[in-house]
Amino acid sequence: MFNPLLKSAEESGERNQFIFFGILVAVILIDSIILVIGDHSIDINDHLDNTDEWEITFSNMSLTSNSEVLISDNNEEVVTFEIPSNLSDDGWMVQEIYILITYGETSLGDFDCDTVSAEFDHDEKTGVSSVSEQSSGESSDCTEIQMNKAWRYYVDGVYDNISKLEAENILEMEDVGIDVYAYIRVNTDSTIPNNDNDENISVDFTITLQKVESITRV
Ligand SMILES: [Ca+2]
Ligand SMILES: [Ca+2]
Ligand SMILES: [Ca+2]
Repeated sequence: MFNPLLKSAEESGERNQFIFFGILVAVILIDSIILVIGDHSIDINDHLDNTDEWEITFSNMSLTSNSEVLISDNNEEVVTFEIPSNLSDDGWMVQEIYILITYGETSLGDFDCDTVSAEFDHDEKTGVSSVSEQSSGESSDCTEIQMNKAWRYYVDGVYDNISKLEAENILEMEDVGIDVYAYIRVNTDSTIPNNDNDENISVDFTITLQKVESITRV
């Protein structure tokens, strides 16, 4: 016998089944998408974390300054070079500090060049060891004084067995944003008594900076 209530219950059951399978398919689809995204992120991490070979290129830049200082007999002056800290935003680091000190004899008729002694130091941020250093010098015959401190110089090429993060941070040198201090002392020498009380000293700073320009997986 025909029972409308029974038919209605059957239809309702089919509809519920349809909704259930619909939700099931949607859940499976979402799971698949998550799995794909998950696999992809693992793949990206592989590139970042695993050691590999990277071709790295570098850029160089020089900062220079010249100062003329008049230093009296038995006195010392400090000449400071401030390396701007905002250069670190672009990844620049200090590869070399070079200081050239030159002078002549400004006392008229005096044939004995004064004795000039110099040394330098600088603030430290990274404290990385230098590869060469000449931190003081002296001259008593008007020859120039050269002082320097250099860290490893990086050349373009393939660097292997490093991660991408290590490639990005490969430069091991001093950070920018430090001050360099040159201490210069004068002791006058003279062929004419009481004729020479000072000397004019020229101080040239050349600061070489390096940064990572590009990193390419090879
Ligand atoms: Ca001398
Ligand atoms: Ca002199
Ligand atoms: Ca002099």
